[in-house]
Amino acid sequence: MNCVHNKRKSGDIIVTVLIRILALVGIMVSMTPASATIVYSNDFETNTNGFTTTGVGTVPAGVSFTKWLGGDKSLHHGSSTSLSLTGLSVGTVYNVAFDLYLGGTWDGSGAFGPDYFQFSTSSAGFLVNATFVNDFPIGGGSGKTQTYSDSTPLGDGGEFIGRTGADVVLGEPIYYFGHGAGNPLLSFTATTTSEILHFAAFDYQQRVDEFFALDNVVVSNEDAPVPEPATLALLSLGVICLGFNRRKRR
Ligand SMILES: [Ca+2]
Ligand SMILES: [Ca+2]
Ligand SMILES: [Ca+2]
Repeated sequence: MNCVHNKRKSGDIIVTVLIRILALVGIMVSMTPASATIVYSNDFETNTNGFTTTGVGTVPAGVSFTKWLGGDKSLHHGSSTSLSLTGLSVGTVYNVAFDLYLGGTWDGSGAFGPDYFQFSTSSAGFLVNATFVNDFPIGGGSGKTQTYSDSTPLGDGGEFIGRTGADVVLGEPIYYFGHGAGNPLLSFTATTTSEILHFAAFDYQQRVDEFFALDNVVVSNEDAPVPEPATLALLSLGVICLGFNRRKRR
């Protein structure tokens, strides 16, 4: 008896799990964006088209033999670079991805600071407005803190240890905004057909001490998710099965 009961019980569990997976797959597939169109992309290997500054350089030295905008230390205290976008569709959401390299001894919120990196767009305002630390030893040993974390790019969530949210490449912090899982994707909704993206540093010290550089700047628009008929059918089946399963268990 027990054996039959157990078999039925495990059978029920398997059916329940399968139904839930089916429903989950239906929901996940239905939420996949229909398509994304890249409206701007630059790795700064051959040009700085669209930007107001042209200085490039390879950083971090010996780690990644790739050119970065500002890698020649041309972007530092009080300086900035802007990207002009044209031909945008009003009301469309655009995603901005870029890699941010922080060179030198950024000091965060305290002494010899505050050291800010700021990213804003003409319609959305600040999307990143936070202090950053690049100190030693890595892991907060210096006691310096920053207001940036992946969940608080506007620097409004308290203080965090140095390099929070960064990938540390041979001791140098690189922030992969919108590139790779877990990194915040920044976006704006176009209110006109043109937009200015503004990247700036406001730090206490000079270029010999602190600078920043950008790479892999990609702007894309994400069309509204449109569930395909087959997906809708799958989703409906999942919901129906869920309902049936719930009723059966009552
Ligand atoms: Ca590059
Ligand atoms: Ca410093
Ligand atoms: Ca500083």
